[in-house]
Amino acid sequence: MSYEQLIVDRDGAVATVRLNNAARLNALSPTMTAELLDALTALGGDGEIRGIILTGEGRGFSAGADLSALQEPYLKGERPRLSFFLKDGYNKLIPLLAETPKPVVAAVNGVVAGAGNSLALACDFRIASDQASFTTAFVKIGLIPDAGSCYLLPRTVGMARALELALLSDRIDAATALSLGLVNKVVPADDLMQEAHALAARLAELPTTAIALTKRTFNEAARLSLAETMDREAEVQDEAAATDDHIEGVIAFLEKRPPAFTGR
Ligand code: LHQ
Repeated sequence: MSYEQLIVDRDGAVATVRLNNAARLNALSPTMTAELLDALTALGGDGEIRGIILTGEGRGFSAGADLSALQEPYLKGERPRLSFFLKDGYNKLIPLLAETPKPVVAAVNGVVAGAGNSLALACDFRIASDQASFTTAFVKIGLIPDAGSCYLLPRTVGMARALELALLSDRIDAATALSLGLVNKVVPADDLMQEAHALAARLAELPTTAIALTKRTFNEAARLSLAETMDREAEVQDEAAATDDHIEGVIAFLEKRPPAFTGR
């Protein structure tokens, strides 16, 4: 896969997707958004890939929407309809990332702002470098959180913290992000990619279909009652039980040996 603003590497069952516009802290341009859609669609359907890492080149993870293209029209007095831009870009990308059937680890290497937070929050795990910082940023340019942040942020840190982060938009460091539950772990910058790779490789050895079904059912449960969720669990469990990995897991347990999952 060859892209203008992304670098995609494969190492066995783990793929690393690197946002590649370091001069703008990996701000999300329409090109980068379209390339992410393409790469994640391909990796999600690639039977050889069982774990994905998302990270950024340089000192930024992602500074959110690339604002540079707005200067000229705004100075001319144009008033934008951002909904077209959102529906065509983030509104496809963020659900695709959140619901991709592979486990995704965000290796948060640096600055995160605006829709960059949404990108990180749509991943299943967030490991942050001790150099990372986070700001919601939207309010500072007179916008509401978008790219799924109104959904993802309160669900990750709770309503009170989400409102504080969204309305005040303070820039918080990695230790504060950890204390809020915004990230799972903070590691020294030099260890970030090794830690992220170890986690993705560990996930890649697990039953990949059960991971995909867990993600899907958690997402569905957010819209359902307890009783409805339990009905879905029962139905989805039939899909999980139909996998080779379910049989292998049970037999390996009973034979007192480590399981060898294949992702099938
Ligand atoms: C950037 C950006 C950027 C372009 C840094 N774009 N160049 C928005 C509008 C449209 C459609 C609907 O959706 C959205 C969703 C959103 O994501 S809204 C939020 C957009 N993001 C922001 O408002 C964040 C803007 N950036 C910042 O506040 C700061 O750059 C942060 C706090 C992220 C980092 O600050 P510093 O570490 O001090 O870095 P810096 O400001 O010096 O930035 C480095 C370079 O990156 C600089 O370029 P330069 O040529 O001067 O070196 C910035 O202009 C550029 N850059 N963010 N979003």
